Amino acid sequence: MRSKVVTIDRHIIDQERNHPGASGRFSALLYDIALAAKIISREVNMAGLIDVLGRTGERNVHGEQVQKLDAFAQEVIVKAMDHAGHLCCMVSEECDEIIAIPERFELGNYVLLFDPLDGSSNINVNVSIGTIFSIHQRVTPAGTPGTTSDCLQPGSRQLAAGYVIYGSSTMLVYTTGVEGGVHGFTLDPSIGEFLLSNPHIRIPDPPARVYSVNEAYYSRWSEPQRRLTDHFRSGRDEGGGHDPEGYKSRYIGSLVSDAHRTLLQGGLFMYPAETRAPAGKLRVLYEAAPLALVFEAAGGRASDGRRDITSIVPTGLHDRTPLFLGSASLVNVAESYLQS
Ligand code: P6P
Repeated sequence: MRSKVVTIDRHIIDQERNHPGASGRFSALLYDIALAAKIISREVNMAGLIDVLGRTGERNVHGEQVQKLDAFAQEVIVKAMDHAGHLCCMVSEECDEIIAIPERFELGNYVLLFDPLDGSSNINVNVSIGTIFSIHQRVTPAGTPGTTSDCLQPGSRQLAAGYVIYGSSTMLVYTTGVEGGVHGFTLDPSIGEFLLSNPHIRIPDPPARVYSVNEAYYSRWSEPQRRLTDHFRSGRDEGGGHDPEGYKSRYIGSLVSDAHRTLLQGGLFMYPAETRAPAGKLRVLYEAAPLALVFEAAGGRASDGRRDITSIVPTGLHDRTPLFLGSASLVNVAESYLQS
């Protein structure tokens, strides 16, 4: 038995004590995200039992077929977050435009940006999937509906970010930035509580020697990207050196799963640009930037191959970016090849 049992609610209150300026609203926002995660977890874990598998037939803004659980997760998060008076608007992968707060509810000072259920194409084969979230302070006057300018902010200005992974267990990992550290909570479904299971997560460096990329796209990558991957495949570097230990390859194809493994073990996750996705596939606001805040707070790095992900100021709600995420030493190696 752990020396003490800390729920996510207790942890958030304790964290708030460390930041006297933090208003209770911000903590309440995190409680509500944890509530939404519990509800989604219940449905995801029952997916094989009731008819929520398969496709609704609709397509989201990116032309991808929407799985029923996608739609459910989207609905749960919006309904859990829209009425408590914390938010001035929301952004979701599933919605082309910003999600306004209904007029009957009080407007708040925060913006929630989220991918309700990333990796949903893996639902039917029971591969872990996840929710990714990002919280910003609004930049437009209080009391008015949020606008895109409240949303199009660099990741460095996030107040908090994190993800929920629905796997063999449901875990919520969040950070309020480098000072606050990164903390993981595991859901105990028997009591419906997220319990602190991974306090102060730090990404291992030296890292596990693992690189993670979909090598099927090798022929569609830039020459530097191919040379970088060849380096990991062979253990040879361009100075003629040879690392006999070499690397292992691990690729799940579910961003939250690949990111979570990389955070806990170290290594390098890559989703590079390729000819069919010249700006990369993953989105800045609700995938790359929140994960970047988590990894930076855990001592890792996140880059688009040239600059920190958290320095990118997006011009559109659904802007995409290449993503190199992991142990700082390996992200640095990636940048050295890609800038050559
Ligand atoms: P690919 C899942 O569809 C997703 O958006 C991420 O979760 C994942 O990292 C990526 O796409 C996988 O893409 O092209 O390797 O199938």
